[in-house]
Amino acid sequence: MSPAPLRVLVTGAAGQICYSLVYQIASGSVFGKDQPLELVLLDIPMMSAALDGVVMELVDCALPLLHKVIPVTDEKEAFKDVDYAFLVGAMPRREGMERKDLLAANVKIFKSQGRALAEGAKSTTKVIVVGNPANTNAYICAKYAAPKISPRNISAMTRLDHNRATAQIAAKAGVTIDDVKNVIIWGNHSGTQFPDVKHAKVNKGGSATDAYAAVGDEAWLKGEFISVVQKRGAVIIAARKLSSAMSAAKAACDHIHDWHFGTPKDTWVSMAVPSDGSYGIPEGIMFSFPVTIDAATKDWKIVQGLSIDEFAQGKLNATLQELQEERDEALRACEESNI
Ligand code: NAX
Repeated sequence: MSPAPLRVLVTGAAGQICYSLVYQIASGSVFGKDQPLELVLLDIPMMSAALDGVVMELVDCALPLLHKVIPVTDEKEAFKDVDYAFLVGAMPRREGMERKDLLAANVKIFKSQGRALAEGAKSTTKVIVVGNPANTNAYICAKYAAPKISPRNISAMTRLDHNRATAQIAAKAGVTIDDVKNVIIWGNHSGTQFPDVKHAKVNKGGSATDAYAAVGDEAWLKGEFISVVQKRGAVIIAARKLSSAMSAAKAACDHIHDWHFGTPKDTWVSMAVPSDGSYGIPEGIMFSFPVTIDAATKDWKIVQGLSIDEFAQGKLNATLQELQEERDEALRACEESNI
């Protein structure tokens, strides 16, 4: 007998990331090939015709695991009884828009969605926030979803950055993706993030080596590598005239797949989660850390005891400062908005 369907919400469902994302979820890449699903697709009323188009295509894919697909434009209805939520929809940055205005617009969305989560979702719901500014949106969402939904169930996506870092190391070391593990993205999903490979391992020539030894170019690792990962999103926008969508969708799938099934032995992944004070990051800040996930409890743990040298500490301080500033600005916007 197959298990009961999982109810999975995807917001921003008429947008470009979701065009790749919903197929991957519905075809079994995230929750497994035996797990039936009910997909709830939320977008704003203005996008309702485009949303219907996405639904028609999903139906036409004739996917055995997809038991139901439910398009909605009402937030309360969307969050009801969900097991997992991919919060992709957000207010995009428009030309001439200041960071402050972008934050304020998104605070409204994630305050309201946090409340809708608390009101309607299962208490065990797991949430990934993809919409930017992802860490701060997740922070606000967690604040308004608590106490019914534990902040531990709400995360922001830095897996795309993690995947980008892994791919860069694999290419430089002349190995394939599976030969690289345990890169780390610390901090914010932004230009201040710190892609760190000090503790990463590369399988080269049949044995596991430190990434620094496998790459053999410290100047590149401390310079170009970091800036390539930090700026990859902007470079893709310049090339495609659209932001990363296929790779972002794949990363969101990886993030929830590992939360659902757990991380393999001796392997960690990067996820922005509310800090528990580890590595001197103040409690509650939505900060990307290396985490392991236990398959049975679906609970994450921040990897402890990694050495942080002076170079790394400087990078951690910079991304923390940015996150604290964003958080303070978002909290101010929260107080001012009366939704
Ligand atoms: P699109 O503009 O193509 O799609 C966004 C969709 O969200 C639109 O259909 C819009 O109508 C909808 N939306 C807006 N407000 C909503 C609300 N309140 N409720 C439900 N839906 C709403 O953007 P897309 O390229 O899909 O990117 C989505 C978000 O992901 C953006 O904020 C983007 O910046 C962010 N990204 C985050 C990444 C990460 O690594 N965390 C990487 C990729 C991406 O840049």
